[in-house]
Amino acid sequence: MLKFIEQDPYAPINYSYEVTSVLYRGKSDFQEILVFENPFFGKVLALDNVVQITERDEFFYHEMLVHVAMNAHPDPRTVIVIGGGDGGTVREVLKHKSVEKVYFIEIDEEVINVARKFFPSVSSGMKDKRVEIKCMDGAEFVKARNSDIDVVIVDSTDIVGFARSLFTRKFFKSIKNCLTDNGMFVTLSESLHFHKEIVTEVQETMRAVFPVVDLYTAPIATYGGNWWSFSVGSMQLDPREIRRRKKIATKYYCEEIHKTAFLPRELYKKLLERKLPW
Ligand code: AG3
Repeated sequence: MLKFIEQDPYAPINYSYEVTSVLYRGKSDFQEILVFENPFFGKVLALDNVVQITERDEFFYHEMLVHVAMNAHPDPRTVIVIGGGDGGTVREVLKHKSVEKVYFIEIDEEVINVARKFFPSVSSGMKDKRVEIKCMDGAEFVKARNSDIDVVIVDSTDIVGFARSLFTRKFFKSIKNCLTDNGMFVTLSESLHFHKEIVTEVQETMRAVFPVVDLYTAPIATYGGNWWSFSVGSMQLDPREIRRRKKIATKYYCEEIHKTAFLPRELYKKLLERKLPW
């Protein structure tokens, strides 16, 4: 039986997946791209041997990355998605009817092509006319914009290699500069089980830039550590509050999850003080 053994850059364990067939293997200018079929998860996309999405569970991550900030914002019209070349994040953003424009900034065009071909249910939103795709560095794109964006969402690979530039204070500052007064920013920040130092670092860097910063989590079966965290920065509004109650079709995210996903304040304080007891 053919196996794919994931090379997670930070986790102390490695997942191994049964491979029924390899559908695509290639190398872009930025990374190795692999698509294979697994009997339980369906099609799986791995970049540099790290699993990014599986057909079976991608919605947990995409819904949680997108809907918390989108629903905490009173009226999100203009959104930037950086990364997320498979299109799952863009698909979720488009579920919000208030959205008029999505700038979809992905550095690696090959990931977009592979997603279009092998993951039609994930990449479906890419052809929506509200979406403008630009294959370029997200940091360059945000640098050139000024105070006209409602929500910025970063859906990157793990915080290694070229993705590191999306977690610097400099980058966060450019994001802040392109947000409106009610603006929200959200990014992944790894797992609270395995990478709590990274979570704390991302939080600290964000807290040096954004007036309001918070942290919420979601259970992701296929990312090492599973108890996955998302860091949200806001210009003034509390992201824990839901400001729009328009029903959108989701499988996991709902109002109650929005409220309970945030880290209890006691644990959050310990995280920042680097005193979490695990
Ligand atoms: N972006 C986050 C992937 C993190 C994977 N990490 C891991 N398996 N250790 C996913 C892109 C989905 N649009």
